Amino acid sequence: LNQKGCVIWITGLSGSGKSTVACALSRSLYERGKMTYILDGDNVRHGLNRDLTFKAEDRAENIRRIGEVAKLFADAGVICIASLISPYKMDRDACRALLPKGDFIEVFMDVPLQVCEARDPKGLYKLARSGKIKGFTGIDDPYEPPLNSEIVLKHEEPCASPSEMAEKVVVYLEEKGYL
Ligand code: GGZ
Repeated sequence: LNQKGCVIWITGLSGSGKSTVACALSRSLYERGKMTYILDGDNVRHGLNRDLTFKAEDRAENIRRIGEVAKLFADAGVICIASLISPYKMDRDACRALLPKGDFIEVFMDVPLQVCEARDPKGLYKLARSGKIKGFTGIDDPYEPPLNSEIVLKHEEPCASPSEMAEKVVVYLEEKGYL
């Protein structure tokens, strides 16, 4: 096995397409014979992190644990794709600091709130607007956009497909010698 592990950290609002891009990326890397593992905030919150809520300190702990697990995967030579809102810069940077320089690759899903809200795939924005969910990211809870992400996937008209977005990450990994 000659695979070098790393962490692809996908951050962005709910509905910005993090999970979809994570899946497309994982598939594309699989086709190249690379071992990947997806840590999705929404999924991990059903198991390892089921004790955590969405208040700031619990989000910080959610991100910290996922960062530590992602580091273990990277140590094992896996390309670990972490996909979670991770709204606070400080928490993302703490995860970055766990890894050797270059091995933490931040991908910002730069999709305007209006677009995420119009998609509303799970109807959560509607619930947040009507006050049935409190502290929803982008509505009544903050999202601090990254300023220095390695990769920015911008929402553009006409939309880039998830696999086109994933391809940008693949190109980056190639350039940096991870593939
Ligand atoms: C944000 C929430 C909330 C609140 C439930 N705020 O789009 P989804 O549904 O499938 O993904 C979101 C997920 C966010 O979990 P993360 O672990 O990624 O968040 S964080 O990194 O901030 O810890 C959303 C759903 O959970 N969800 N309540 N109040 N998203």
